[in-house]
Amino acid sequence: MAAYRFFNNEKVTETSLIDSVVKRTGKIASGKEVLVLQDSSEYHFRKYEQRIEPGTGLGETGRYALGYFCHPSLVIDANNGSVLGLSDIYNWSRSPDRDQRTESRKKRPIEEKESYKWIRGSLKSKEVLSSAQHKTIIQDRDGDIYESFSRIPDEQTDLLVRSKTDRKIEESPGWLYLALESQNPCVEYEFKVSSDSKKRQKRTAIMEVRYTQVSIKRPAYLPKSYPPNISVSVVQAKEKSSTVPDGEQAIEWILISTRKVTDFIEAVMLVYWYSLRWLIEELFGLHKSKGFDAEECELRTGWGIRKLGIITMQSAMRAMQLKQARQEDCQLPIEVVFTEQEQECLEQLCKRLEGKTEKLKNNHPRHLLRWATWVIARYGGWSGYDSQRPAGLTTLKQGLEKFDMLFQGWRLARQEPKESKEDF
Ligand SMILES: [Mn+2]
Repeated sequence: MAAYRFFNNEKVTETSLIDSVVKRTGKIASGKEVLVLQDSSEYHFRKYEQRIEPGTGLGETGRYALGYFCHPSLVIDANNGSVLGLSDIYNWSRSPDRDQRTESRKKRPIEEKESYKWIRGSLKSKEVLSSAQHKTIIQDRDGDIYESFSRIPDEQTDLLVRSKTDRKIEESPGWLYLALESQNPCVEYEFKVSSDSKKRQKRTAIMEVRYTQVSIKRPAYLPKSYPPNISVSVVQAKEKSSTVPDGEQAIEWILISTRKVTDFIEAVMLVYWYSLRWLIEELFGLHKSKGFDAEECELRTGWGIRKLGIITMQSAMRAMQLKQARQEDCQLPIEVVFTEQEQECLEQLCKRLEGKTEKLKNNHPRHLLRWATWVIARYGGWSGYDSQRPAGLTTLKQGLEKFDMLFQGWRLARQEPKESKEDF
């Protein structure tokens, strides 16, 4: 009941909830080179339409269902791919009187378009991550927007997006893709195409990398207040025709970045960084999966549903972090996920979960996240033997949920005031 009241309470605003989620991320990312992965996803609640009060934060979505959109920014350590936290979550719904005419929508300033989400999320992330050493914001094709190249980058911030369409450039031959095609490949690498991909045959693709530096021109529809051109790097990773199976198209990525590329190592690094974008897809997948069930919700208002979505997204991310920490070489410190009080509670729990034999001891260093992963996994039902299959996301999720409950009780028993997430 308390939870229901919490989420339906108008005073607990979405903004304050998001602020509490992102605050820790800023501290954890301090001094680090980070990647900020951004993407959008739709959440649907059509089957609960009878129960949800109309006009409470839900609207039509792309698939003509009732729901809302979520555009999170997931922060990753650029040096090892570890998930550090969220630097923004932006939820919105479409109002019923939204302009349906695509043409008139197109001519509006970016701030009035839905695609402003890319810039909005980037500006917010820059603010939250102001003490990071450097950040590269990574977006898919939908983020290939001239306004973004002009508004987002600064001394500490670069943009890396997948190219959506060809662009005019200052240099001859005048077009971005032509300029790229005229470059010699600088390096080749092998890329394993897995068999679970529906559209593609399993194979080892040989990828050729080309890069160049160009100045993209301001599109004609933009006002003169935007710079006439912007200097960017372009990197192409394209499968050699010799490994493309009959009837398939070559695998190809064209990436645009404000980060300078001067050799093949920097070119390949951008391709690798872009490939880490799957982590945000994994977050959405997990958030909607059985267990986190972001689209199964018994609340009566859209606002409540959206707020609960923020909390469950944070939990899904924590499960991902614990899963990453299973790796023996993961050096991520425990405070990335757990506060000092939570660590104390984990310590007591650990003693209870360890067995009498050496094989059933938590042998990971106490200050690392993988020590906590052992405890949470074991609490979630994992055997505890390192020789056994490692705990999966479902087990970690169950362990986290049980731990959250236990921690509430533990804190009550010690009669301590409500812990502030700020002090770690
Ligand atoms: Mn997308």
